[in-house]
Amino acid sequence: MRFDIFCHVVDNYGDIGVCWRLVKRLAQTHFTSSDHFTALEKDHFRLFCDYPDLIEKIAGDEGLREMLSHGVEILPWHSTNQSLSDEFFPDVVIETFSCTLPPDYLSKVKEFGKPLIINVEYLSAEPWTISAHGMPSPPIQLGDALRYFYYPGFSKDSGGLLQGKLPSVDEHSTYIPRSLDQIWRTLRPPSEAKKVCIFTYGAEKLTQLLDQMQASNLPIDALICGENALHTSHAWLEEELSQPKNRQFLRLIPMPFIPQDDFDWLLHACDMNFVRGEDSFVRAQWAGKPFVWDIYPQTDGAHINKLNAFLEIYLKNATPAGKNAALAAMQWEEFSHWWPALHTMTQHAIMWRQELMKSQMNGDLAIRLRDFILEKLKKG
Ligand code: TRH
Repeated sequence: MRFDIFCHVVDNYGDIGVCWRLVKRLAQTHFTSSDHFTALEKDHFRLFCDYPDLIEKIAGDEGLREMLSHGVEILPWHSTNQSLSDEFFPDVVIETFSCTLPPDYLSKVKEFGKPLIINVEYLSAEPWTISAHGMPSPPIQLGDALRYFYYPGFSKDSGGLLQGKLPSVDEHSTYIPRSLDQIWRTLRPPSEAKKVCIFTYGAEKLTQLLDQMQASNLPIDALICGENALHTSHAWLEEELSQPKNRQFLRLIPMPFIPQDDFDWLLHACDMNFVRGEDSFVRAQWAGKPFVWDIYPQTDGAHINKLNAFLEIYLKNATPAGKNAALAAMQWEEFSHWWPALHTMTQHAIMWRQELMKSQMNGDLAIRLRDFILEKLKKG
């Protein structure tokens, strides 16, 4: 089966992060073994992106090589108009985050048939996404292909979450990703300090958190990820260095940008994670560790509803102690108010991961998307 997948980078890494993970999972999810297509045909995925170099950054050399061997091809966005021919036109076109497909591509693709067009939207726990999931949007012109809205989600009747093989990290594991090998050896052992990954949008919330962590005099190795958080923590350190204090407790470790699979491992290896956007937010949940979601701020305040809708399902079955601590952390309250309940928060995070595993029993997003596609293509 042939797929054209479109990724437009709005800002940050999430658009590409989600798209790359989606392509990886689809490439691992066999389509042509179904009776609908000749078993000899190999699946082929063309990922069109306006910043293809970002894919190499996210994928890493190994990740890229592996995917290219799975029939994945990465193409610059502007190459779409010469990408269609009798030899290659797509059975399925996947638009991500309503990125709007190139008009000349859309008009040309009609010459070769009527591909199934699916718009994979942003993840949300808001109830309205369930009723919108899987619905077609009316064709703009007569003869246009139908375009379906596909909503990722947390429940069985949603589009699901991207899962795939999860890193296994515990006190007996010896594996450390190559990109982290050097840094990991400089960190204090688990018996001496907690490890906290901080991948947030930085600014005042992060400055305050670092002040509070420092004031707690607790031994924490804070791994600072992403330009925003690095910028804020550099400024914070400048301030700190101007007031010589005993800094043996809180250590800030600036992190390089590492391949996505290694970043997944990092979230599993830390005791707590501050994450953001969409993809790292989901991976922190699969890691089964306490986390704070620095949700992507939207000017119309829509992110508040999105956050509250998630907290509603995340804390539904929490113990009162777990709920209080997790809520205090998620609302960036005083660090010393909730950090002492880290163990309780960890128990809740493990329980939540089990609930997620159960809700994804009928397949993760890639499996559900495959079934959705095969069902729509069968109907013709
Ligand atoms: O980078 P983000 O803030 O992206 C956001 C979200 O996608 C949001 O939905 C969107 O509206 C906005 O961009 C425009 O956060 P996110 O979603 O966690 O994506 C980060 C990706 O980068 C994720 O796949 C993890 C990956 N990553 C690495 O691979 N290596 C790294 O070193 C780091 C720090 C991140």
